[in-house]
Amino acid sequence: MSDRTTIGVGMVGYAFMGRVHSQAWRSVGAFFDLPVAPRMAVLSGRSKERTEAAAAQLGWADIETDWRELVKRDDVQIVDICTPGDSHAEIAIAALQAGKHVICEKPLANTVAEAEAMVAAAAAATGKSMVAFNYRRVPAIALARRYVEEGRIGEIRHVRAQYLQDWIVDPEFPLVWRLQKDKAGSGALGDIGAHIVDAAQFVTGQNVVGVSALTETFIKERPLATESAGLGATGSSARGEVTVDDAALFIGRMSGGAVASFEATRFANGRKNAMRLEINGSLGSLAFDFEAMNELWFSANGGGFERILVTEPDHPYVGAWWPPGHGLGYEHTFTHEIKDFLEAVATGADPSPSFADGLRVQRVLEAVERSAADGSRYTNVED
Ligand code: SOE
Repeated sequence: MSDRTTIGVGMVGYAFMGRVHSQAWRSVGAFFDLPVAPRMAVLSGRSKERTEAAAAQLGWADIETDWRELVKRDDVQIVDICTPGDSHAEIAIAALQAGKHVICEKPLANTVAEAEAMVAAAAAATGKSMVAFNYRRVPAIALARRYVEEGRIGEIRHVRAQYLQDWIVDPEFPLVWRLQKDKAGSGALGDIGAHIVDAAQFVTGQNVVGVSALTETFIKERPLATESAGLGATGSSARGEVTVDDAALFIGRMSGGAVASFEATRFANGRKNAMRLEINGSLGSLAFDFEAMNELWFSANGGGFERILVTEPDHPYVGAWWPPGHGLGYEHTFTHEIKDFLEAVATGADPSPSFADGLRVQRVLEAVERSAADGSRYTNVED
């Protein structure tokens, strides 16, 4: 820490995730009473011109064109990794070895081996580390976990998790990095399936211990991407091979005895960001859909579902924001994770989800791929 009240942040990458993380760094101190104030010190990207423009727009004081320079800087104590998965391990390990705290976008890495190396680096480091599964910080999802912990739905029997999007349903949508195995590790599986695995484990307190899976790639070739921004892109006339899954479906067993089904696809026409969770217990059920993210549905004692509007001041994170009923959005989930991360860094607590939690999700993804390659055979998640 440069002094008692400020902590310097360096962020690598400025595309969709970089923009939403920047928004979180900018706003967190205005809404939460924090033990430290983040200073948006440096943004790193490969193109000088583009990185300068992004830094000016997003509020970063300085730039680097090589992340290796960023992790060496004395005015950086936290490194925020918002790049595609193929660089997570190298950047995170270098930053931890340089004594920095690290927050890294999900999935933690592209392979189990990379994730294991990151966990080892985190264990040897003085800095704190966290993987950015932001949906844990949706107030309704945090409230669902609270209900489970309070025993309000009893013993958990079923977990039903879906993440449905449709942004690549057009066969002419270009071959962006999220559709390339060497950059993204996997397709819908790692990009959005990882979120529902983490959310299901977080809410239930149970791990996925085995899976039976199938994956599919519907569109095998796409136009090469010329430009991309957010989830939009333009393509050229040349085409390239899609090397990841378009959809991943799996059933699984959870460590506490529940059975679970997971569905991750970017081909669900009409579903924009339908990250859904339904949990059925012996006493009641909980249901959530991100497309109505301020609502949690609760059924108790054999009754039908009732809507809880998760906008009350005593609901997780909500008290810092607006009066009841005014609601929060996607970006707030990132502000909440940055708030929790800063508090952990300032107090010396271990942030959650840790790199070890990220590795655990990575092992589930790997088991899904093994099962799918082996004709959906039931496959244990390795420890
Ligand atoms: C694209 O599918 C994407 O941007 C994911 O990469 C994010 O993790 C998710 O929050 C929204 O969708």
